[in-house]
Amino acid sequence: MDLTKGHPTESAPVWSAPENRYTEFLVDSGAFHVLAADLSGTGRKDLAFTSHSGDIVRVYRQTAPRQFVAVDPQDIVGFHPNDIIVLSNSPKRYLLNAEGAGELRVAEVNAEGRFKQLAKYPLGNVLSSTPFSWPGWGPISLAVAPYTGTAITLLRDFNPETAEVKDVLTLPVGRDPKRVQVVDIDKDGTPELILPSFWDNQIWAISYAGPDQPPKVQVLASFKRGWPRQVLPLDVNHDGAMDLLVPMSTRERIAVLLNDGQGHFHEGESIPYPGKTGIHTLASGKDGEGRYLLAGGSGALVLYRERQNTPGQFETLLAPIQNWPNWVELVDVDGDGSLDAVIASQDAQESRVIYGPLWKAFSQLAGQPNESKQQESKQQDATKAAKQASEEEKK
Ligand SMILES: [Ca+2]
Ligand SMILES: [Ca+2]
Repeated sequence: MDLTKGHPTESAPVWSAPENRYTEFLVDSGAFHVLAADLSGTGRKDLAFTSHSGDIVRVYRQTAPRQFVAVDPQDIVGFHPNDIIVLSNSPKRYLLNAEGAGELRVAEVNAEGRFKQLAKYPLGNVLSSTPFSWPGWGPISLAVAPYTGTAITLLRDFNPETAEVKDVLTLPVGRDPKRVQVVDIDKDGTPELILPSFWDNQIWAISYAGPDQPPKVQVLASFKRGWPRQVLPLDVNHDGAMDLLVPMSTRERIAVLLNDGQGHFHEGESIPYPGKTGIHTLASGKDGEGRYLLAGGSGALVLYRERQNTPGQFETLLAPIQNWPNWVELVDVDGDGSLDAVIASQDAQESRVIYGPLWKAFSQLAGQPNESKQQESKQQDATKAAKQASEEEKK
């Protein structure tokens, strides 16, 4: 299997590898982000790729496991769009970070996979919005990261029907803050908002201080270099306290910040990245086979699997690709219980879903026979040798 050839075309925008091991999707001008969610209301996961340079969202509807129908590109997202997220579940509402239009757009999706705008909130320079809930702040508030800038915007009590808000807070957090994660780092039941700032290599926490108090902003950790685009919560050492993974975009490592259980962090042993410098995007996930990380870098997808006998340690497989992913997710797309790798690629022909079991799938893509195949071929070799021996005896 070879991931370095792009297969989907204008006339056939969905391309499936032999035995449906992975599916490729055409996204003109390359994909910036992908949302894997039941957009069309069938119970199956569909995909919505946004193209920042192509000014479109492209939906692929999953009509049967691993079978997708392409919906025509939609311009609902305006000029230079960024992430699309699920805003609320009943009724299902989506939030489009329409950077060029200077708006957050609330939308619904019909059974054909077409977005329809319902409301909008004017806000410039939006990259990504993360829903969170704090006591007295209403059911949904949003933490909005800028495409470039120096502040996170908190929209208190965001109404998912009308896009009205109760209050707006602008919090300075370093140089170029990126996407926000919601993590209860001190285990007091109220989550903190965690994010990296890119140019000054810092990890920040925004903490709830009371219904009408300004939130507390603090630096959790500083690095000398690395330019982190993301921070990802994972209890690396299995002690019940959420640790933080910080993939570095100019280093060959994922930094590990270990939590003392009260929200104080110290740097642990980092996780090496076996590809060419550095990491564009990282996802984590867990299924029946264990815990995984998926890193997307220049010319490589790297799958990490936690070693069963040494928790917190990972083994890796590297699948070569032509370009680089802007976003990856680990989600069970086909509904078979195994996580699948969802990739939004800078390359128009390299956005994909690679179906689990992931270790087996990546063994094939990395050109390494997986364990069971190895055993199988050893057995075949042994059988062949035995047969030859007995045939030679007959002669
Ligand atoms: Ca921990
Ligand atoms: Ca699956």
